[in-house]
Amino acid sequence: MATPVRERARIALSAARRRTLALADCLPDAELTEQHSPLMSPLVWDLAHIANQEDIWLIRRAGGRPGLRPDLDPLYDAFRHPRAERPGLPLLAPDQARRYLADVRDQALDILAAAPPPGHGFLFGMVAQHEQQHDETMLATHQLRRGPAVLDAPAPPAPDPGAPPLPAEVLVPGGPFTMGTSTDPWALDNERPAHTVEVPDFWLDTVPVTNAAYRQFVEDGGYEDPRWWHPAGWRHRQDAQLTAPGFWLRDGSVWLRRRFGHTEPVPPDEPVLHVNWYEADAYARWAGRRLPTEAEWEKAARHDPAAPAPRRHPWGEAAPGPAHANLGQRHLQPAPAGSYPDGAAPCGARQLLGDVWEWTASSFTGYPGFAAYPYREYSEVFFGDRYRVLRGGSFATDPVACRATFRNWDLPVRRQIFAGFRTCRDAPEDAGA
Ligand code: AVJ
Ligand code: FE
Repeated sequence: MATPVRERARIALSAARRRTLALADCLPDAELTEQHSPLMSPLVWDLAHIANQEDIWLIRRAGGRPGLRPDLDPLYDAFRHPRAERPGLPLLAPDQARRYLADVRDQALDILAAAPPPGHGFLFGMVAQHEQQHDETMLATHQLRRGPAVLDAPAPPAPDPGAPPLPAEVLVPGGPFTMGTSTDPWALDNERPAHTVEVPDFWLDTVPVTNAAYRQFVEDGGYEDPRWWHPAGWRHRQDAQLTAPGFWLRDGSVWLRRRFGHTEPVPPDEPVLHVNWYEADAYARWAGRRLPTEAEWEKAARHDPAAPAPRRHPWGEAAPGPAHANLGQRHLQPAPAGSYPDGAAPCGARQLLGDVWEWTASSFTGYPGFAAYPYREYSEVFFGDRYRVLRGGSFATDPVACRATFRNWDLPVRRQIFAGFRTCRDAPEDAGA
């Protein structure tokens, strides 16, 4: 009984470590210690922070051991030092950070093999997810970095050209829905507990908003018209001089984008990427639509009218595979909109998991009955109206940190994350009668 839990944790930890090292080993030490953007840590901070969290939660908490470097806790406490200040700290050098990672991992695997789960199984899953989350952050740092490409991956497969065209939107039927989970063993505190919400009928975009559609908003003067913008968004769009999604460059009548060191034409069929919440909100208003709430998004992704309980993934309970979704940094870009028929939700929406994180209309708050676990700083300190929720994961998100209940959050001005969106509208009141 306990063996599969242990084995699953061991596999997840090893997969995370392979990715962490791949993201670091492709750069010379000087590029690990330099700061590529004030929004991000030097990559060497992420390395030692990953090790330090594992030291805290697996060696000390789960293992009951003294820990390898408790003296480093303050240096790698994300709350003590904002990202912009991290390059000035006396950080471990790259070889020391790699050593710390390896030494902590040796002890963590001993502890895992010797005793901990079931009771501490969650902590091992949490630490594997934590490392994968930082791997996504490290990939965002790679995207901000200047210089020749050091990462490469095959493009996602093109959708079947013979497939019938998809409807622009799908109806999500109204009625009660069970949001969140009380039983998923790897769910983080903010996904808990399960609770019932009433979600009326609404129409949701079948696929995320594409570059081609977003370009129409840009070329229609969307960035010059305050009518479409939230007042704070309009101020930010002026202060930051936003005119198009992040990493887009106009070359005459052609739009190019920078992507991991390559400059290439913006692919019209891909979901738009690197837009902030204000841009997503403005586009939706321009289109006569709105962003879905978090409850609407989750219902579209999990609700099966034919089943008593919601699904873990849009396609069902099966673990995410390459036919379901573009996850796990297999590809370093979103797949064209309309890909992954095998990953469709019961309502018919596609690509809810993977490709791009999707901004929702909702602020990040605790569900009724929320209890912080294992520490308040994972989620609770972010609750309130400052952060907006993103759902679904991106091409950069590992399957271990992606399920239909998973909640991500960021400030509405941020666009270095791998975020896009889809829109929706209320169903007219007489619809479906
Ligand atoms: C859930 C992605 C918002 O990166 O701030 C990493 C994840 N928490 N270390 C973040 C996280 C602690 C978190 N996000
Ligand atoms: Fe962290």
